[in-house]
Amino acid sequence: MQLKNKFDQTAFWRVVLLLLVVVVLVISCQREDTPGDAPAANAPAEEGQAVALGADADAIIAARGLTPDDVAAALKTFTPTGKHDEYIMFASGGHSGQVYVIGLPSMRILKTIAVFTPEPWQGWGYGAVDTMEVLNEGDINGHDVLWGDTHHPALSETGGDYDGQYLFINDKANARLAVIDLRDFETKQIVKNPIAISDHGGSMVTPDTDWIIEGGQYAAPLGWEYSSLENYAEDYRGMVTFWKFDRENGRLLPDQSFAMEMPPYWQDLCDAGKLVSDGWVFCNSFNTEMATGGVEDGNPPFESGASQRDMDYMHIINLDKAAEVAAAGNTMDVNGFPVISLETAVAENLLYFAPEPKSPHGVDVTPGGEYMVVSGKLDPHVTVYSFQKIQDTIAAGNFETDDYGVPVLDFDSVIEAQVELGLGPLHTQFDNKGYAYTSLFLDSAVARWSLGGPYADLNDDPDWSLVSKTSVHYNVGHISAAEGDTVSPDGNYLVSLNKWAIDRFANVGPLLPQNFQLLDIAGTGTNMPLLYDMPLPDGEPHYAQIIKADKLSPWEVYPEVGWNPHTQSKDPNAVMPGEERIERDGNTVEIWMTAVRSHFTPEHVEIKQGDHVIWHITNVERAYDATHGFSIPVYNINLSIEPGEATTFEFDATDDGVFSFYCTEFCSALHLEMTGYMLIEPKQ
Ligand code: RUQ
Ligand code: CUA
Repeated sequence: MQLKNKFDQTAFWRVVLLLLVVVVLVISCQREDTPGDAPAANAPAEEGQAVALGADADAIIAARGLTPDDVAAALKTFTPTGKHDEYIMFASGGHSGQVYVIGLPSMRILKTIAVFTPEPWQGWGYGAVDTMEVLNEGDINGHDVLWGDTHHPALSETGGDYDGQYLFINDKANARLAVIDLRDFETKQIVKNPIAISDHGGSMVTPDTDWIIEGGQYAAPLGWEYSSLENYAEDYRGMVTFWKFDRENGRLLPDQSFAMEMPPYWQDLCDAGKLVSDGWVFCNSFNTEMATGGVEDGNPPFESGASQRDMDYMHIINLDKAAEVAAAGNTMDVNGFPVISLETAVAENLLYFAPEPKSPHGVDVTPGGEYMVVSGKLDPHVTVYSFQKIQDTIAAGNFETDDYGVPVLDFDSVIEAQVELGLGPLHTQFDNKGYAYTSLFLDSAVARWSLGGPYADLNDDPDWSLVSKTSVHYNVGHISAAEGDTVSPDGNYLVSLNKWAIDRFANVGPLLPQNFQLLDIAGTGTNMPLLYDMPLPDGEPHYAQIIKADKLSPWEVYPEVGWNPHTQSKDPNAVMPGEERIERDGNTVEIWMTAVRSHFTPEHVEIKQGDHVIWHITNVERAYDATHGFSIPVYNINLSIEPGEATTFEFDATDDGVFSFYCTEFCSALHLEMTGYMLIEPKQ
């Protein structure tokens, strides 16, 4: 009896507890929509708990004329002081030649990474030998080329997922590629493509970052040769280059890289296959018309000449097999670089074409690698190709050939779907709910559409169909969703990289800022609100990739005092406290200096006009953020020396006089005293 009673009691309390939980859950769910009691001031809201805005907030909302959507957007993006962003976006800086690092959802700019263009804050290209060496790697035929048109940043991947180790970016104007090490967010290498003057379809990585893809664009004779435009079809060529990457040393390996010769169609953008399509590469193209322009001679302008045909060709490349052919030496030599000829590519079954409508742009592979999505700039659809159907069509020999002998697969045999989205579709990204997102340039909108196949059950919307559109402002080019081109996209956020800003910001004259707009894509169906406008005072950012912030683990200070960021090892000229000295050897003066809050040692440097000066400085600090600058007037010297960093610069003391050098970073209360005199005695 007693026992039974106890059992009853336990059961009773269990039921009560369960009911309580249900009641609390119901209330907390309701409270998301209906403001309840205000929590105590400064107490953070718990998850699922609604916060009453209170009279003060209501007054602000009324005074600023905010709508409920505005308030929701503000709450989703506001990041309180000291709180960090959930995602980090790496955006190309366009013709600034740099990369921008931006936090999401706050859209705060965290950093500029100097790449192709000198940048004074980071001391990039203002004397420090290692930075000059990297910039000089980008010299072309002896010309200093000190800018770039950065287009497509690509984060390194492991197994098709961002790994947070490296970032690659191309320079469209000069066909160059750069490697940025994400341990210190510094550019480590620039390579110039030996066969192409300009490029476009770079940089994209293969799923394990074995290869960095650089596709061409405006066809030209390979190896920067001359040939008249009259010989376009015979002498001009397109190309795709595959750069081998050495992850261990963080360098591209030109001597293990190769290119493939392509017909003089304008290869546009590429994407690597992944999972089921791993080992293959897909590039769209336009101008299969082989228009050569010349309006002044009565020819159709490029814009119409290159848009005559209904179909151009998606290039389908068997990269694994091409790498074998290149490794076997079955290549021709162009400017010292191995190139697989078109003839070999066809003979070895390395290259196929699939027709793509109309003025195609972009090609994006779905997360599982099953489908390739191509937009037609002049076609309201995206066309979805099936990798399996491509393979079946190749196996069945269901193709014709183009003028260069390349097999052109039967269009109807390789497509999976065509989805009508709107005007001017360009680029596509993916989320974790079976949706694809495509930018619509002419509609100024981002379209959400539902994938089919293995993605069909991830949302309730009908497969291969447009779900909704969100207007953006204005004329969107690329879009970037969180990890939206990997094997496991996150969803959550999407950034629209708009080409025009028009009325979004205060008038700052005829040259306007760019407009990055943040969209909330965490919902489903038509729920895809715009959250934030972010002006970027530089042009023209092109593409961006967004990585979960916790995948990055950069150093806070360099691993040890005397670190050379270029070699990522201890520098032989590192200077420890007590080792500072000045030595003369004939006309060469060599200085070993330390920097620490708030002095340089030595503080006096006396040299003679005509001397050659080699100057080493080590920042011996171990404190986070204790960066010192170093500048010398007239000689164009400006360095940034981060904690632990050792750096070297050299110059010829051509001008005599008294030069005060000083630290350019406000590093301490006595920062103004962090200075010294360089006295250059005139030649008698
Ligand atoms: S391509 S706006 Cu230069 Cu990236 Cu499409
Ligand atoms: Cu060091 Cu200011």
